[in-house]
Amino acid sequence: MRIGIVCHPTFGGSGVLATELAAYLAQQGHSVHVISYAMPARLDELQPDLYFHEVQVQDYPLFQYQPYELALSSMMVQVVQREKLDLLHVHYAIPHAYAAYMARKILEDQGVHIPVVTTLHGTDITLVGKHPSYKPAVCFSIEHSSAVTAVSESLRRDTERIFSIRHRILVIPNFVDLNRYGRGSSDDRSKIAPDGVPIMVHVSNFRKVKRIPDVVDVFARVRSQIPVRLIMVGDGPERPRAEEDIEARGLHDDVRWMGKSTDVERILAMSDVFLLPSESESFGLAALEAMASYVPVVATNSGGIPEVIDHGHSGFLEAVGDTEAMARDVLEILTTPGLRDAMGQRARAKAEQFAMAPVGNQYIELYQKLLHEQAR
Ligand code: GMT
Repeated sequence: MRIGIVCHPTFGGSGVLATELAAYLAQQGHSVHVISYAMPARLDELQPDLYFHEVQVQDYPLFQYQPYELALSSMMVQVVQREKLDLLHVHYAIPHAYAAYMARKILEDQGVHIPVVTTLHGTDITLVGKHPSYKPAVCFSIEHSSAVTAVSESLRRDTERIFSIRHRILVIPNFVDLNRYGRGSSDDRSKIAPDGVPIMVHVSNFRKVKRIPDVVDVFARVRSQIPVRLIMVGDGPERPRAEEDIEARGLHDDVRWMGKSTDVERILAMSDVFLLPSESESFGLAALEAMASYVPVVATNSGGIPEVIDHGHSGFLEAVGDTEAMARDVLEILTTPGLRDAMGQRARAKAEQFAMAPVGNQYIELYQKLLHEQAR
């Protein structure tokens, strides 16, 4: 098949998943064309059958806001025509599903009929998508996609509730490339914790929904009981406040800031506990990557997280904001003999249920079904 994948190029989970799916499809012999406004962080452009098309927006002094959707729709039309694509798969509804609808209509006008798959990732529904500024357009473009998938049962339910959608939403969970994740060398670990103390880690885009103050609070509580380090990976609006908070609490020397690291695998491979105290999380791809690295996760029991982490088995789940309980869980993992390793093993076993090939093949089956229906 000849497939177009549209995504945000940033470090967020939707871009990561879309890029890894593109790589998997290309490995399976499909011709894959990724469309975005910048090269996605994890895309290997040298991989055979994998191509990147950059959307460029023409600026003009009249515009207060650059018309990105227009440029994106035009690019989709051009790539479909030039590369003779069979299908478009857009990740994150905003603005991709809407731009794809327009591209499809333009192509139809030229006698070209192409299915569009929309994958919903979370905040495109639960946070941004439900805002009155976007809701009618998001709802319309979901309804008019050829197929809609959600990354968890929880997100499927939220979408049906928020948009009272008639379209059947298929759940295809996120996946992880298990070969990329594992335990690392003690060399790496000794660079961060030469004294051998345990390492806690948090990876996110540092937005409000991630509850970064709770990461700091859990760490401070654990730090008051045992020596421990914290690695903070990623960047975003909440980072400056967290840095101030850490400074004010006198924790500065025990925290390492890694920014938008491209070495997440190595960082997870040396970590002992992953923290994810989010307000809401449709899936928690970062937690799945930690689990694939044999790292137990302490998280909130919100959204789709319980579909990924089994409480008391591969990690612990607590109520949103309950930093006392989360700190207690981290301490239990780090101080009970053998528990960290046992939970880490179980976390890896759970992550194996989300292996790349079986999930990637669900997308391939969906594409084949849509193309078959269209040919009839
Ligand atoms: O807002 C974010 O956290 C980023 C967003 C994205 O663009 O990737 O993440 C969402 O999609 C991920 C990949 O499917 C999920 O693992 C995250 O849980 C989801 N984030 C939220 O629901 C908050």
